[in-house]
Amino acid sequence: APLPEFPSDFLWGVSASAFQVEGATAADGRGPSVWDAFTRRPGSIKDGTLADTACGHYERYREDVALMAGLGVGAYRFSVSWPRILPDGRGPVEEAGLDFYDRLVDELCARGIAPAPTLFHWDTPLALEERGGWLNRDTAERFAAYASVVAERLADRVPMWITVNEPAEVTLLGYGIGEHAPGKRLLFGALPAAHHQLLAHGLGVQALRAAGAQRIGIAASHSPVWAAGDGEEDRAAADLYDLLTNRMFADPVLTGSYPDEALASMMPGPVAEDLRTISAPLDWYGVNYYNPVRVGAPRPADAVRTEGSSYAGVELPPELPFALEEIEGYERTDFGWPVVPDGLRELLTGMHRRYGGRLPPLYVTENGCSYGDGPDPVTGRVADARRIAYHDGHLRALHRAMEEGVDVRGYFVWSILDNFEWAEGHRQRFGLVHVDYATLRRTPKDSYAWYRGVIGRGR
Ligand code: GCO
Repeated sequence: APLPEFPSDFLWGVSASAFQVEGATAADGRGPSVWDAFTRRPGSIKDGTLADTACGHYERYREDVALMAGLGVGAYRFSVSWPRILPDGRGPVEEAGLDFYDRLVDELCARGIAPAPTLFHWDTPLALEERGGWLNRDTAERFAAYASVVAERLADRVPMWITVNEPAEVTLLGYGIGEHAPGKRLLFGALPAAHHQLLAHGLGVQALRAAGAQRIGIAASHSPVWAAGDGEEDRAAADLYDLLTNRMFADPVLTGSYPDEALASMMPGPVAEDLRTISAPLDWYGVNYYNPVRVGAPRPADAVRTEGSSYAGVELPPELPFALEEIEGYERTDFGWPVVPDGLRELLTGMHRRYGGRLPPLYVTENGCSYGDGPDPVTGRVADARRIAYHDGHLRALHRAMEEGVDVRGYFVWSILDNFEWAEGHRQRFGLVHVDYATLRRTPKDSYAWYRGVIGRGR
């Protein structure tokens, strides 16, 4: 059956982030980021690659914007690299870094594509990490100062802003279990990183509004959490996991409180006052969705553990009071993540129920899948039918959520290009466009043509 109709003003977009696509990590005065350091730690990146070149988007951005124009997307969600703008994390501003985003924004505008910048997509300036990074409250203040600088330069042409991306992953993977930069394994000692990123979001909203920025939102990862069994222990473990990955981030932003008192008491600083900053009204809220997570009580160490969580197949340390379990009965992407389109409907309707009138209009700011399909050696075609099926299924689920009353205004595919997939390196490919990392040649996949068709229907 054909896809259901979406509203004519529904925003179709694609997403990417600076560190994952730009490369040129030493160009134009850019300072090092925490990810430049982390990728150089032996064993941190599964395929051993660095992101010094990534997709070469820094030089090839015109070609990439042309690919977006060919798709017909209404918006490009990219991120601004903080260490390009503030190489040392505090002053002085690197004008050459700002100039790049100025050119990118102009190029997008010239092609009729709305620039939708994210200010923090994980590449903390290394100089700030050396002072404690997100464990240090000052990083939130530095972020606000940086947000002002960027908005003063770009707000005249940017119709849609994103403060921070997936603070849950930075907290839990970066500071909790050390699978991502900065590679700290603090377990519950990571909680201050959550609070300070939330504070950065709130202070960032203030800074953006003061600089005249319009339509400000956040991009947060959320997953439905399924209890592995009906028993009390499994349900308690699933509830805790839901608290730590979903509600700990959405509640402060949307309701002005932490979901539970014990959690609030573990956060640093004047928490009540901070929560007023964190919960400043937003114009919209962005949800990144990939798959549900199945969680149970910790099992004995020799019991079967899983891949396939929203945490990229990462095994959680046995000290944690929950364990990730396989989700059986669904297809899997090449990353091993289960393909559960209805999880998107479940998630969005669940948020609608939980937050009610406090929930601003939603955008799906990321949704996508890793499949390794490459160009056919003879025809050059990249036949990625499984990616088409993934997005088709998720768009149907999204439409059902809208029919059930959830106000969703747009959908961004992760990602326009195959790119540097964090701890996986280059071996997971999420793009609508294939990238040959030896030549940086771009080849639109079948899914690119399919998405162009989806976008074009309403016109
Ligand atoms: C994010 C995501 C992306 C990933 C994507 C696939 O932070 O928004 O982690 O950067 O590439 O989610 O894992």
